[in-house]
Amino acid sequence: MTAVVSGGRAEASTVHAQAGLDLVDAYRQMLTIRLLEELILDLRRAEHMAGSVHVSVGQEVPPVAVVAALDERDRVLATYRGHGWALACGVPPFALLSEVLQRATGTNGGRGGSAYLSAPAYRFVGENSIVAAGLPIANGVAMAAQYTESGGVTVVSFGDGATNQGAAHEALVFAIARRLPVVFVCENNGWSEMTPITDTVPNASLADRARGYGMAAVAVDGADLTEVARVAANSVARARAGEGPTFLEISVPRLLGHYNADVEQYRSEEDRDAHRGRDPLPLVRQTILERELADAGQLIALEAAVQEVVDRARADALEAPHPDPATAGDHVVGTSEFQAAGPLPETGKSLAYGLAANRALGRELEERPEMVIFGEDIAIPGGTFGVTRGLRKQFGERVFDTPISEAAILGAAIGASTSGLRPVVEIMWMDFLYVALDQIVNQAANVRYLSRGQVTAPFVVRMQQGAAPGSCAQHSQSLEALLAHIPGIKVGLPSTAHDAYAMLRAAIADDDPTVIIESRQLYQVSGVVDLDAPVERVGGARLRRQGTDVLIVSWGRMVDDCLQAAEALSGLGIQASVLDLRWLAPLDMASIAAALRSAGGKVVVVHEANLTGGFGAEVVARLVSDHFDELDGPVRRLATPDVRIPTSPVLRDALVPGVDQIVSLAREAADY
Ligand SMILES: Cc1ncc(C[n+]2csc(CCOP(=O)(O)OP(=O)(O)O)c2C)c(N)n1
Repeated sequence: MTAVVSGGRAEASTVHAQAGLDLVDAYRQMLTIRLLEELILDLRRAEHMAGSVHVSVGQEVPPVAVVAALDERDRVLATYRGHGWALACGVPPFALLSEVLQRATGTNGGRGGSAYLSAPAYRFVGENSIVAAGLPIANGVAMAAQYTESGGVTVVSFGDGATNQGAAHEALVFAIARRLPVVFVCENNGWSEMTPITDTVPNASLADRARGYGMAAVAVDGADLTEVARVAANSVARARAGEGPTFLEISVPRLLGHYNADVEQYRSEEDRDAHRGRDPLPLVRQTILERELADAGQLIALEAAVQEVVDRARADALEAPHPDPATAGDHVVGTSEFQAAGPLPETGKSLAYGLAANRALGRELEERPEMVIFGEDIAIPGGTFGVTRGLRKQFGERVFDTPISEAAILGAAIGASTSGLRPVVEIMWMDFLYVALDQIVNQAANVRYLSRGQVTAPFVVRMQQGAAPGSCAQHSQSLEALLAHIPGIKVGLPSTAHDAYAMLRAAIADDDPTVIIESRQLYQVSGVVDLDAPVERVGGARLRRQGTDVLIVSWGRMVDDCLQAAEALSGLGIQASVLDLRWLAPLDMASIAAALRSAGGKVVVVHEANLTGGFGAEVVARLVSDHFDELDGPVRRLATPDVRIPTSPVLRDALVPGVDQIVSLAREAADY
């Protein structure tokens, strides 16, 4: 029984596709998935690989029936339980199995394993081991298809439990707002790991719930191959015709535990029996015989042929080599090659920092047709701080407003960037990144590494941070160290108007996910900007002042305070160097070391972020471990103490370091 519903009322789509499913071939595919999954469990039991495996035994219908509706323009994302989807997309059993066995010949050379494998050459964008994280990314893949008018449709599969995730909610909201060509396939096996879905969703109709978002939604029995194929074909056709996303709730039996070692002590025998009775394989076999699409002899021959394919994959995968340990560090980022920055330009245009960033965005939009900009209030309103003002007018729909959905914004940026676009997105306040950190840390940072450089995510996230008078503790933090800690992403903090322009252009040109952390306090501060400066590479510090007595290292907003402190120190007879790191990842250690030497080995590191675990700790650790002999005295750190940021300007000023503290610490260092 199928119900198509949209916007709360039952409604047939204007588009109907022919479901041309070949039942015999579908049975062959389902059997291949089943036998491979059973083999994977056997191999895990025999300890041929490490870690957990999540198999899809009983859930073979959705991948086979849905992928049958797709063509070469389309893309598929799945979860850790995604082997069936990969196989249905055409990934060869050997490539899949040797990845599950973590071998060099696997789809990801052993970097992804059972739960996180991908095969873009087969349209399989990949699995995801973070529940629901694939949904926002699928939106981005679909956004690229929509932007290029390729007609491509993106399918993302996930479990019933995933519908309780914030990322899933945001993704549905975002997909509807943008009318994206996505088919959301919820494989409802009744269990969210070890908890029945009815415990958390009392009405248990996930299609119903999706309908509440204004989404076209269909509930269908996953044991009914023909019916699933029919509704899938309709959903894909709707998406292709520009009618927007559909949510398919496909009820499937869960014939085994959540993962290989799950003995299901929490599950009743009645529930298991009920699920066993819905095993789709004998049902499809029976249908084929009843409809005389093949006779028993032909099916026995087909089954033997599938067994042979699986046996061959087993033998080959067990013989396959392990990855070369020497390659473990490859493909974290595209390149970390850079040069130290020269002096700031003396001629150019005088622009405020915020306007300089605006100019960079406008210039890049002009030069890169694949670039899009999106975020909260950034298009028609021009951004909370006016940085994107005027761009919507000039570039139309390439600059658009989104729902207040940070995870959906970042996920869309990832999916779109891996599919040929070059998005620049804005997170209004860096403090808000916390609600969507998964998309940066677990998703974006892994794209290149996992695919061994075959897929990259060239997008930029702009945000601003810092303690400004009157802002509360949730709008005042300096969190750069959090991101600089993550391999696979690049992080820069412009301290001048010229760098607000030049570093943003460098970030947009870079092929890795790059975060530009602007300073709210600098937006109105003007400086000379060379609008025609050649586009730099990401990375490279800038020596802002040369002295011989002490080196002050800083970045972002504090650089100005350090320069003022150096001026004051000069009046005291102490000549200080000031080095603006600009980029924390990649870190220009060579410039730090060179500046240290010319300042006689005395150094102070200054930042606005809290002391403990601040990036200053990293700079100090590297100086001590790699340049100990060049140091003259202890390395000193000046930072905001480990306190929350209060709103009162009086209290805030008692915590955030300023010029006077820099002067006194630099004096202490110089006099050592
Ligand atoms: C964000 C996140 N939270 C929790 C987990 C641990 N976890 C892995 S699978 C899973 C159950 C998900 O259930 P469901 O979405 O129904 O999919 P199924 O496993 O049944 O296919 C959980 C809680 C995770 N991987 N990611």
